[in-house]
Amino acid sequence: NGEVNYSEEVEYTITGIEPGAGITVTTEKAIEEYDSLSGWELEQASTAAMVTQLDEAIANKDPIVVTGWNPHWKFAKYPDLKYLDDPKGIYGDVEVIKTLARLGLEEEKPNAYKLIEQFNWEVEDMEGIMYDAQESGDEVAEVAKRWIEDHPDKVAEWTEGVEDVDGEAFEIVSTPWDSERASANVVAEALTQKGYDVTITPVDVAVVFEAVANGDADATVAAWMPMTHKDFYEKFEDEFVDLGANLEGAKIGLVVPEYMDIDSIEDLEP
Ligand code: PBE
Repeated sequence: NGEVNYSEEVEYTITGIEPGAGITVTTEKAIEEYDSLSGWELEQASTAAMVTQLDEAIANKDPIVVTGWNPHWKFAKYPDLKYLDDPKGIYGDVEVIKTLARLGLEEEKPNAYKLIEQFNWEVEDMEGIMYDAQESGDEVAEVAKRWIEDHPDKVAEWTEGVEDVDGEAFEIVSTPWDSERASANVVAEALTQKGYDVTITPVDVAVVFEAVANGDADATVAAWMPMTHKDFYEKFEDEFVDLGANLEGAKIGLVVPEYMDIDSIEDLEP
């Protein structure tokens, strides 16, 4: 594509995140499926390392291709980022974030089950918490508490018909990204107000599914579907209860700065 060969400039490397992420697995698939990505590598380290490299590239107007997703504060901080078109649909179109419960939870902890079943919010709500945590430097747990105080109508919807309990334990298993730290902490706070003694355990995606499937954890609100966590979901399907989407309008894909004059994954070169 013309005089600049971005692919060569980025050394045929996608700047990725943690090896255990759904988007990492999905990107490995994209590398297999797209001729334009033949011979490319997915560099895997951490979300923090990806953001640092993105930051540097943007400061220098260098090309960079990262694995990106929404909701994430990077789209607020760097408004000139774009998703590359994905004509093969490897990353899907829109994703939802689902709530999954362990088998037997409904019978054993009906009130908590009801609350997580009713838990539902918007992209802007989640981003509000991520942004507030980023800006204030406060712990997500603190920010989530503030959010709960400021959104009594939402909380009333989630807790409708939920009766108080007396210190019953509840374990939420979650992935470690800001998005899921936000949702897990908000749900934990709502449950705490109903008398639950809540623990949040952050683990790799594989362990999230495994823990809910084998009953080590009560629930997760962090399952990205239909594409991001597809392999994990299918591996344990029927071993958990799918309570449906708690957030709609999430997205994953390959993301580049606007100043890169390409639009599609197929504009990259092997
Ligand atoms: N993410 C954020 C995760 C889920 C939440 C898109 C980086 C992933 O598994 O890829």
